[in-house]
Amino acid sequence: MILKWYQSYSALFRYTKQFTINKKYATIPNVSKSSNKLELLGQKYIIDEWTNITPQIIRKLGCNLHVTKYHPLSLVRQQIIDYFYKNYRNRVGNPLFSVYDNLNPIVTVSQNFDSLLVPKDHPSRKKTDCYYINHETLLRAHTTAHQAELISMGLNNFLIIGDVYRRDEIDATHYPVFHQIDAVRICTEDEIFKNINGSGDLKLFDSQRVETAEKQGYHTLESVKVMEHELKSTLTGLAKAIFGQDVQCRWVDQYFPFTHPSWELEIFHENKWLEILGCGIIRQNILEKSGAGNRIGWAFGMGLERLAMCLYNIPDIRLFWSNDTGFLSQFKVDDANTRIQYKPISIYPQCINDISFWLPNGGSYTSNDFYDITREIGGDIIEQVLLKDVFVHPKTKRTSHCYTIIYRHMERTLSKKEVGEIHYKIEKATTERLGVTIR
Ligand code: FA5
Ligand code: MG
Repeated sequence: MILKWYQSYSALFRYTKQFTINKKYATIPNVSKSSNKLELLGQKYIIDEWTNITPQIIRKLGCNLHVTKYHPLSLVRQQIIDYFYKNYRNRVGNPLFSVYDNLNPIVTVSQNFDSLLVPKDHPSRKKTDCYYINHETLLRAHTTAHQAELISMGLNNFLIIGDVYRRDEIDATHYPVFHQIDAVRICTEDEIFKNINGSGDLKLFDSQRVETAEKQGYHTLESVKVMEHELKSTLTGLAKAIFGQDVQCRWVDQYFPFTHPSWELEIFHENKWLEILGCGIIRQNILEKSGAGNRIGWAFGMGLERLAMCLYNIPDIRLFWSNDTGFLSQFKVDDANTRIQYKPISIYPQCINDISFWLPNGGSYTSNDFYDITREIGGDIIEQVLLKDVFVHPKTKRTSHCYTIIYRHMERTLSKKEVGEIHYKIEKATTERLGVTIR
């Protein structure tokens, strides 16, 4: 069981197809590998024999898909935050959990491993499994890397969301960069027993100090059971909030160095059980070292891509990195809880052409007439038509429209020539039938 957390994968870099990154949102990092320094996200790092970060991975830094407006990962993030805001409120009715979604993904070995009691020889630390910048700095392999420092800052209830990096296999459900959300909740003795009648005798800590499969030596069984119940009902409640009341869930025992006991939650999706998160009761040593030794806590860590893939029926994890408007436009909703079923886009490239024209005087023109003409002439190779710009001439008061027409065939790559011919036919028909003047 122990090796299950972060198995060591040897199948590295099996890039089957390179998807373009979302350049629009990316702050391209400055890679000056001159001398022995590497500049990442505005900070210089000395490289050494541990450095194994690659240009492809460096390009993903700063993309921040999880906070990119209308991105499916951002929609999932918002739904999880909404759930926590709704279900956990403080004394005066404000959200109890604070949210950290822009912590630097470049962390120390101490943050990613030592602070979480990961043994020095644990396979998850290996160069073959992580992207190291140098022997003491790496791209975080999980958002749990920030847990201890946030507890040390005095926080008791928080969510951490961000990009994580692992040298993992590459297939439809694995990608070397993905996104996680971690949650931590730590409580005092009074807090955990306050809703239990006659709980005067219930204690948080056990003087016997015997660790069993059900609890750490520090804790009483009753305190662990209260926390376990809260953790599990919070998470099954979250699964229901996201996937609907009928979702089937099951708990599987697991091992993590930083929690005990530990579990994974699986949901039944498309005829198989899929692991969506790992969780458990935080190791008391971590709380003690972080100045919260009088509390007991639970934590979980979950992958956003897995949730989004199930929720929206997205078949391939690489699609999250696509800047294809045929993909992104399907998630353009202002309410994150909108039900969306992703419709596959063609794997063949788009061909994009603009068209601009002056509208006829008299107001007879409507965009829908134009859309009909494009559809009629272009058929199914018209993927999208977007009204890009409306301009009113300051002197003549004439109005012009500029549209972007996105062409794509579902079964083959279109040639520029054939798209050009169709585009010309659309221009001609629009002029003749709608009385517009091409600009
Ligand atoms: C962890 O990363 C632990 N830090 C989770 C945790 C936090 C446990 C706090 C206890 C307390 P794991 O490696 O299993 O565990 O990853 C957690 C989740 O991230 C998985 O359940 C899955 O949803 C997602 N995940 C893991 N690897 C990948 C990957 N290569 N691609 C996409 N999603 C992944
Ligand atoms: Mg796991």
